[in-house]
Amino acid sequence: MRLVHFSDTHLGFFEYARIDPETGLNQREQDFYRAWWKVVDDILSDPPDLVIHAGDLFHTPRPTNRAIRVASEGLKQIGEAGIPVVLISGNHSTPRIRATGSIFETLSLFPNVRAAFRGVYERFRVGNVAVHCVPHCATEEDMQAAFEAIELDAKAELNILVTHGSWQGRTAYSMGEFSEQRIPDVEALLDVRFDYIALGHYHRRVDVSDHASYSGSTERTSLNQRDAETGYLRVEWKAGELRREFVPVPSRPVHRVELRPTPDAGPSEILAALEREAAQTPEGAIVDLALLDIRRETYLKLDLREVDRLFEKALIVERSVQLRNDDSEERTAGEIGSLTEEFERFVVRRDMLPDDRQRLLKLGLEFLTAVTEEQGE
Ligand SMILES: [Mn+2]
Repeated sequence: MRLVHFSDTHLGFFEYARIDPETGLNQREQDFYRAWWKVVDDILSDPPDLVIHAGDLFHTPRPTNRAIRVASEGLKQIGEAGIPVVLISGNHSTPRIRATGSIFETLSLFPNVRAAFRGVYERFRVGNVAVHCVPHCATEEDMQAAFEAIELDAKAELNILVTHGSWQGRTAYSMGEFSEQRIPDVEALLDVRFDYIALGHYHRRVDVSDHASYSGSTERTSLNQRDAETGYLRVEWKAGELRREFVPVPSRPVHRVELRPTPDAGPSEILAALEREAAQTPEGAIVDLALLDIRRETYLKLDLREVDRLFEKALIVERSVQLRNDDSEERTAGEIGSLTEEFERFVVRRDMLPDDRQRLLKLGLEFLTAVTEEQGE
């Protein structure tokens, strides 16, 4: 018995205004489709006995026609190849209002495709395998009820649980999302033992026990996952023994650059250091640039368009800034990335007398603060 366990494909995810010149699609949206097709192609070229998707097939509960099309085409091909597929819905793909219906209802029309998405326990028998599904549920109580409803199939060769959430509520397997569910210690709760537990939700491949695993996601939805490998699991039983093999799926590289300039370094020194970093950046990478301990004055003088130009091989530069807190210079109001920052940046780079600059800054920031507060009311 061989199975492919994958999860968190987040079809329809997109970010950044970057278009693939060939397809005209958002580049990141395309990345997620490419990862999906890699798994589908692998499944077709080395067919397992069963495919399990443990949730977050789509990024949103109301996916676009394009995302639906990509998912349908892949599932159709797998199903038509005679490979059974079991899907569950995760927190990203479950509509909050049941009346809107679910795309999973449509997907389960394909031959060999079964889906659990109704927020209750469902069991599917696939050959000799009983697949117990607890998808994302509307409430904590519904979820508890779903787990309590599980009944192992004594006649099945294998009993497999598929569910989506943070394993035993541990923060280590949390995605920090408001809607996430905490999976109870279901084996203790029911006094049973599954042959395998296929988990979805956490975007890193982790074996949480000798027979329970997160497969991880196939692409990264956040910079926090920059060091996470993307891929899926091939699980098989050989002479009754469970074996798990992680198969990597290529994803867009995330390149972390941390720069901590010395207190007397000016904008030109910082740009020179960034130029050296830019030379090491992989083509098409998302650059996760952290400017640490930088003086506010220096940061405001830094030409950000020049920074982007240095990293022109990258897809995008995502900046985060941590200002020095022992700064003796007079601090001005305003947050990095805000309108006030834009204003300060403008004034600091103008050629004018220091006294005039201070007066202009003070007045301008007072006005901006007043206007922003008014809008907030
Ligand atoms: Mn997810």
